Amino acid sequence: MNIQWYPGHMTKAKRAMKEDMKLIDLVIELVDARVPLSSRNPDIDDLGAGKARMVLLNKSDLADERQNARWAAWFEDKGIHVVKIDARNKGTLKQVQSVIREACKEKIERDRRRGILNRPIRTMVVGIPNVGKSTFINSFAGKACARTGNKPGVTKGNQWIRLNKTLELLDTPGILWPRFEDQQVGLKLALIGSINDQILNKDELACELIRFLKKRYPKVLPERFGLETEGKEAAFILEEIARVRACLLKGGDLDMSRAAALLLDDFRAGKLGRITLEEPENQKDKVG
Ligand SMILES: Nc1nc2c(ncn2[C@@H]2O[C@H](COP(=O)(O)OP(=O)(O)OP(=O)(O)O)[C@@H](O)[C@H]2O)c(=O)[nH]1
Ligand SMILES: [Mg+2]
Repeated sequence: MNIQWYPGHMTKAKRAMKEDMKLIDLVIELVDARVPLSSRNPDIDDLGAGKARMVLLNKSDLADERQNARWAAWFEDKGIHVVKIDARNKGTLKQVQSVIREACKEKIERDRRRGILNRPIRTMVVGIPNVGKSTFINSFAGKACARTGNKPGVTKGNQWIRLNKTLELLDTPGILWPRFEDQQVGLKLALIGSINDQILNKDELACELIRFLKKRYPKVLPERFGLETEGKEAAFILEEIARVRACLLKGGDLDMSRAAALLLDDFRAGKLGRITLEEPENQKDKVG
């Protein structure tokens, strides 16, 4: 399966972000805790060159808690400010404010030396599609200012949200990059829902997920669907899921596409449990 998704609106979005970057003190990059490396857009290094940076390990509620801790340590080791969050849950954002100030220490000090008082910190919230940027901004601001949705490509243009006198946040559309050199990256981003589902072969994607789960989380499918997976091919297991969940076509044949969609939805919603698709020491972990 060859996955590429780089629609025109992303080129446009990137241009607008480049323009607005001139106003920015700090780049807040959201990554998905289930794929903390594959969900980093390499273009953000260029876009944010010379700016203070920090990473939010979002959707940490959906990822393996042990791996979350290891990934947070991995970013810290690289000298990157990082906070593990669930953007829907304000309680997990407590630390963010202090880390923002820590990441902007130099700017705050520079302003102070120049006698500039109370100039707000301007941040740009960036990341791949559907990673939770707008949700984070709403929770952080304590009001629904930005539109959110459970599919990639909800935010269409840059939007400033003034949090208070000291902090302003710019919401941006999720952006990808023109080509995934490593197809594993495309596959992982498809699994977490950052690629437009309409261009994906869901049956194949579901089989890749089944292969990964069998290898790394062997109890998950037996527990969720009450079926034995040992020694069985992924396509056969998907058929079993269709049977167990009564995914049937009109004539009574199995509806494999419905079973695939159901399994992917379960994974994305965390119904299969907390699952991380890549680990720090095996950065090129294969799914499937
Ligand atoms: N479980 C969980 N769901 C989250 C979290 N953050 C966001 N979501 C959900 O993820 C979906 C996408 O959230 P958005 O905030 O619209 O994502 P975005 O990054 O702004 O997406 P685009 O604007 O399309 O680039 C929504 O259904 C959110 O409810 C989180 O930390 N945990
Ligand atoms: Mg958005």
